[in-house]
Amino acid sequence: MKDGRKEEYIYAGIPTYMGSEFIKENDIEKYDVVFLGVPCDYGASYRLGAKYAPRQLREYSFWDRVYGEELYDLDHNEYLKSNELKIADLGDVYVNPTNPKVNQNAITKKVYSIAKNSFPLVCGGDHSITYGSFRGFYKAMKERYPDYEIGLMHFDAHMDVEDKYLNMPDVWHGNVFRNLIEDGYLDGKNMYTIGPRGVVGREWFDYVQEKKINLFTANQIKDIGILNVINKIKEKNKDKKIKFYITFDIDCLDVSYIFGTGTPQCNGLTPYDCDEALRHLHELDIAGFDIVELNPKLDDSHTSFVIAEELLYHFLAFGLNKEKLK
Ligand SMILES: [Mn+2]
Repeated sequence: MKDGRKEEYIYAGIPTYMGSEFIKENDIEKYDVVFLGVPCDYGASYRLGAKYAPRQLREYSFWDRVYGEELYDLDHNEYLKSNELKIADLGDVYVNPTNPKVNQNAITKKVYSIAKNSFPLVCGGDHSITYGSFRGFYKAMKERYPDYEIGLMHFDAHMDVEDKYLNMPDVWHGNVFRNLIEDGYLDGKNMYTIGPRGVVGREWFDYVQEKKINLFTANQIKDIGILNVINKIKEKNKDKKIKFYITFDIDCLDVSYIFGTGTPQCNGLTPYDCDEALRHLHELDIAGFDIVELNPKLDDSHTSFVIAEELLYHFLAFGLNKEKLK
């Protein structure tokens, strides 16, 4: 590699996200994309460990750079050039593990400060962090683009619209989107949930219907193909002014690919499905992204992170439309 990559081996050096600069909030505006870790897992109802994900993802991102390099794509038989992005790493939210409300506010504040001037790339944490993150994104977008709607593309094995559960925090990883809808940050009609499967409580399905959330189940994706799903979303939004946030729950992938997640499910998406989806978003205005539910404690090989990072790299390098970042 002649540019972009510092003279360091993949396994050496201080692993900021993609080897980028570690910055403070004052410098956000100088960068196209700013990475933020949210190391918490108190919102997970089952197998804990997602709080270790941001550091692990940084380590496996270290070989990737997005600086406009000339490449050849063996998957699509074509020459291509990657985006040229200035990326920075803002570090992690200072998590308060015993006070979820304080924590959600801290997440909102950080993501707001990124989204005001740049593109937030957030790594959880369990899926509860998307409440604070999306709220910060929403606030920043409403200030920057008052006449735009705010949409959500949600990749997940689950619909995450349940209600309160036992003694879990008010916002836990099973009810994030119900909370965002009920609190007025999200309109179900602008939400696209991709990948759910299995048998669920009928009231959760009824809620999705009632709020008109656009649901594409894993079996539908197998039937019609992921690109047809993405095209349907593009078609529906082609005349709209709408800024999208992507929330990517790694458990949308089939458990046979991803061991490193707390609530896995079989019959899921393939890495190819996800890769194709994330690389074909150019017509959509994607302005923020989070990846959640990675858990290094459940995958000693860490291949879950290698796959996750490959997807993120392909999204940043080829899927993100840089022209729409302004
Ligand atoms: Mn989820």
